[in-house]
Amino acid sequence: MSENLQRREFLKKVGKGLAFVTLSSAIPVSCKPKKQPNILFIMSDDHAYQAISAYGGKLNKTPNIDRIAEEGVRFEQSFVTNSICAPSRAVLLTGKYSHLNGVINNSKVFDGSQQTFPKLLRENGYQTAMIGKWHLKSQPTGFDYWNILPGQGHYYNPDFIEMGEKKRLHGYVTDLITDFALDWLENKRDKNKPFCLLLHHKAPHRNWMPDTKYLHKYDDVKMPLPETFFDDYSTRSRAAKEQEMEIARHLFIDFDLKVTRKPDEYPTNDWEKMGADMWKNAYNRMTEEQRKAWDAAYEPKNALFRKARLKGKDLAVWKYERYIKDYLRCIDSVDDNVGRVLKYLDNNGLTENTVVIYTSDQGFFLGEHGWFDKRWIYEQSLRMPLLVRYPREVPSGVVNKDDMVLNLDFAPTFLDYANAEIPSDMQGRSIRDVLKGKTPSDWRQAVYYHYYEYPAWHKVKRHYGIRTKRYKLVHFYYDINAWELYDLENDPDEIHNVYDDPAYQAVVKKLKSQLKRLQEKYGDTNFKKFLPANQRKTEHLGVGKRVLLVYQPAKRYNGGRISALCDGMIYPDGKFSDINLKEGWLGFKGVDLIATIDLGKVREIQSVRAQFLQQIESWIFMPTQVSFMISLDGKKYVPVAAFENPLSERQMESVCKTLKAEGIQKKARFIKVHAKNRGVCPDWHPGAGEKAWLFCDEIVVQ
Ligand code: SGN
Ligand code: CA
Repeated sequence: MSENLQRREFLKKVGKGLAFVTLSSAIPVSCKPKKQPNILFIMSDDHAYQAISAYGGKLNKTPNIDRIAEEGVRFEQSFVTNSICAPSRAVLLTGKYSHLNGVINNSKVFDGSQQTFPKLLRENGYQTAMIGKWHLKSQPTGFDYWNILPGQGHYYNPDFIEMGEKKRLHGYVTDLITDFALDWLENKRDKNKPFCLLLHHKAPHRNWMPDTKYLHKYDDVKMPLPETFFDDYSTRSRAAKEQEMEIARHLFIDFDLKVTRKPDEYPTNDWEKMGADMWKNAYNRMTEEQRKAWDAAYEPKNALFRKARLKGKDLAVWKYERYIKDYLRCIDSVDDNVGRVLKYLDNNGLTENTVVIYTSDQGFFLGEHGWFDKRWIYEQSLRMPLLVRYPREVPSGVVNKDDMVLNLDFAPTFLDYANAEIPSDMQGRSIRDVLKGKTPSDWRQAVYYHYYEYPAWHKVKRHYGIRTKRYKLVHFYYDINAWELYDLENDPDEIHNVYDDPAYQAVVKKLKSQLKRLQEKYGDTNFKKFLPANQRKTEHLGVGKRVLLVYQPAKRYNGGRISALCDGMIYPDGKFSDINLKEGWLGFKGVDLIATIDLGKVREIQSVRAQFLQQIESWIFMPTQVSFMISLDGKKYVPVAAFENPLSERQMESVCKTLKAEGIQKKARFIKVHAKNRGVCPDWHPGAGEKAWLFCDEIVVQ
């Protein structure tokens, strides 16, 4: 930092001196205040470096994106500090880690009143604009102009919110975002000021819907399968085995893979129903003409697929091919549109004096370890593509293989280019000198990472870790306590977790203390603060024990695992986010809950209690009757308590009700809970006659 400070001090002095000199030609050229460059920051969503030809990827060609690399610097060691969308964007704006900017996961709302680099650039004479995917929930602040997609946005005929006003547009999202950007550059900005434009593409985010013109691209190409596609996670912790982001198992057949169903094939299972509804929604946004082109491309391919009746590995490979081709087709549009913007700069004499950045909000798995999505500290997710061109100052055609740079560095870098002061509470560091090829000798040698979004979609457990040039040490926590270590030199694919290998114990020790120092340096030491507030942890005999169910819970609310019934997590108040509902409760649609917990051996039992939810507007009713039974051998059961529904029929309140059998004082190995579902919604209810839901979370045995 010292070098930057010196330079800023110097510039300040030069600036002051200028006030007294009227004839600028009197100043020696080298002392002239540097012109503030324009900044064009292009960030796509989920664009993996593996799918950029400048990165040596064999999958596709991205000539326009590659041009930035040819005329500038390409980083091989650029990383994200929390590999998920909204958190990455908040880090970009603030130059601070998630625990300080507040956006630890995708469900948080960005506090737009805090310090951000666009605000500071404006104070320093810039015109600023934000166009495209925003995803931070609150309204953008610090921009002269903004035009954003609500939420994730849509590929076809998307809505945009332009300075607070929502409109539906006709066209393809990647083209439209670029149209708005070019329109702002040409017609809307104040051309007397330097500009900073954040151009954020939605593509190639899930569900990967290509533009009609690319629907046939790659049709005859066989895509190379990543070597680790069939990773069995055998050396890893439980975290890798419990995720839900496998191409083979977790993609929706329709929404993601575009295999449509006949109307009479509408799925019966709730999870698949969700996919089908999402697909219907996306498909219905298309115009008649767009749909025609779409169907003409997919239907013949889908017919072949149906006929082939693939199974097992063949089916997994087919899914990979469908996934990767759609993903790459979306990137073709991104690349074309990057070309349009670069051409605009060329045609308007802006190329020399504009810093152009191409990056993605994080990395992405393209089948490595069998996965799609991101989130993990593993390489394909952690590494983001980063290309920077600035002809005035940055050499061309450089590959920076060594310097570890972070998305945390963007804010200070842009302020540095603007000759503005870099606030001391920003945690990144300007990469301006790194780009010049003059990396400061005290540049970082290790990167700190922290991911929080769990329990949630895709089920990647909370973890933090350190990546040095050679090693990666990770700690998974919350409902797991596991460490992993990878030696990237010997194992670049991260297949062999060597945390327990005696040969690596000295490395582990060193990395742990290095990791602790980084956490202290960045002030990330109080993790408890970010654990879900409305979950209490209970110690009881059933934690981690086997649960047997007579009826399986409905897929939509099964928390992914029956063990949610005795994982020690209690959801006590009436306020549930969707995530908690999915994770903490088991939902039974129209059927009873009959659960047996096997304690493994005979124990002394004092009490058994079970918790049920009532949320009538969501068709969730208390059980009409609950009984508790215990058994020594799992054959002969003795009743210990029974309850009738403790709430009046029309009590509309949302409650969590605990029913408890106390003072048992008996020995038992098996505990059985039978909660009767009322079957169908009552007459007075809007869902009269339809299946009613029964929700249960923890069955506590003490
Ligand atoms: C959606 C996607 C997920 C993805 C998240 C976060 N599912 O929920 O696959 O991980 O966004 O992505 S989808 O079926 O709705 O497409 S992020 O880029 O916003 O972080
Ligand atoms: Ca993303």
